[in-house]
Amino acid sequence: MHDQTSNMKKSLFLSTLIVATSLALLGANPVRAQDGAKKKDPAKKYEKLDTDKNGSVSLDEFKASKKDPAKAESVFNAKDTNKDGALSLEEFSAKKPKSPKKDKSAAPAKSE
Ligand SMILES: [Ca+2]
Ligand SMILES: [Ca+2]
Repeated sequence: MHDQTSNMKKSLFLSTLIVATSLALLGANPVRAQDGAKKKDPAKKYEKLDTDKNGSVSLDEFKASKKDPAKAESVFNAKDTNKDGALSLEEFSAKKPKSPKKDKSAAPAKSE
C-alpha cells in the first residue's frame, strides 16, 4: 500500500518537474518557441499607423494612435530624425536614442 502511494507521488513529482523544466526552457528561448514574434514587429505597427497607406506615418496618424496628443507629438518629433514631418519605417523602428537630459547614473544616491 505504501509503495503505491509513494509511486504516485513520484510520478506526480516527475510531471511537475517536467512542466517546470519546459516552462524554464520556454522562458530561455522566447524567440524560437514562436517564430516571428508578431507583437514586436515594428513593420506591422507601422502599417497600422499609416492609415492612409501612403508609405509614411504623418504626425496626425501618429497622434491618432496615442491617448495623449501632446506626448505623441514629442515622441514623434524625437523619432522624426530627418525632420521632414513624417516617420519612415526606419525612423519608426529605430531604437530610442539615449536621452542626454536624464541619466540614471546622474540621479542622487539613495544610500546616504
Ligand atoms: Ca500616412
Ligand atoms: Ca522623417
